[in-house]
Amino acid sequence: MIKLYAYPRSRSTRVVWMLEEIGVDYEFIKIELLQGAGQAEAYLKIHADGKVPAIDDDGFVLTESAAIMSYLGDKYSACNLLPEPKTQDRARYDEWCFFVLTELEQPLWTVGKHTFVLPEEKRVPEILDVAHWEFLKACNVLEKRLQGKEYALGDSFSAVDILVAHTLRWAHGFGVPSGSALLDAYREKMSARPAFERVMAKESEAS
Ligand SMILES: N[C@@H](CCC(=O)N[C@@H](CS)C(=O)NCC(=O)O)C(=O)O
Repeated sequence: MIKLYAYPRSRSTRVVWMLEEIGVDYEFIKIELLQGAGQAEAYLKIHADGKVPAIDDDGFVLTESAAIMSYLGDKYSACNLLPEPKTQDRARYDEWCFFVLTELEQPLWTVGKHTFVLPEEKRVPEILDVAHWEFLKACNVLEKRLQGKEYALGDSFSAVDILVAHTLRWAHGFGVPSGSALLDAYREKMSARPAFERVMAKESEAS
């Protein structure tokens, strides 16, 4: 059974969502990040930086949320959450993933880090204005990319929707506005999926 090293309402939520959409059995192993469990010697052998998520699939250990999602999507390809490798559709999927991770998530994470994640003495409040501005700029691009579409890749739900919707949910949770009614409606629509209700239940159980 796949072991997932996770912490509720973190980037591991993306992987929980992916696993719930796929419908495969997995073991949710909570790493008590706030108690320093990420830095325990045993866990550092799984994730060299002591972060979540990580998976162990029968001895194959993988980190990085988006890489894990791609791995699972390819492994359970019958679920159609990822386009076939070596196709233009797959290149489009990659384009979306890189956009989310480098353009959308990055300024949002800067807000998170300099508001509540970093130790207080490392926070630079002056960076918040520009980070909010960069996030809104990325949301503006995202809005254009989603315009007239039901899902990111077109007609059917995919792993990209998990990545985008999770990032927008994070922003909402951080109190960072998207500035877009379309994005807010998309986030709520994705969050209404039955698999996401199971994600919430799984994480509440682990909290
Ligand atoms: N790029 C990584 C980031 C992983 C990451 O930063 N995880 C956070 C939780 S969202 C974490 O484990 N932080 C604990 C720490 O920094 O010690 C991914 O997407 O998996």
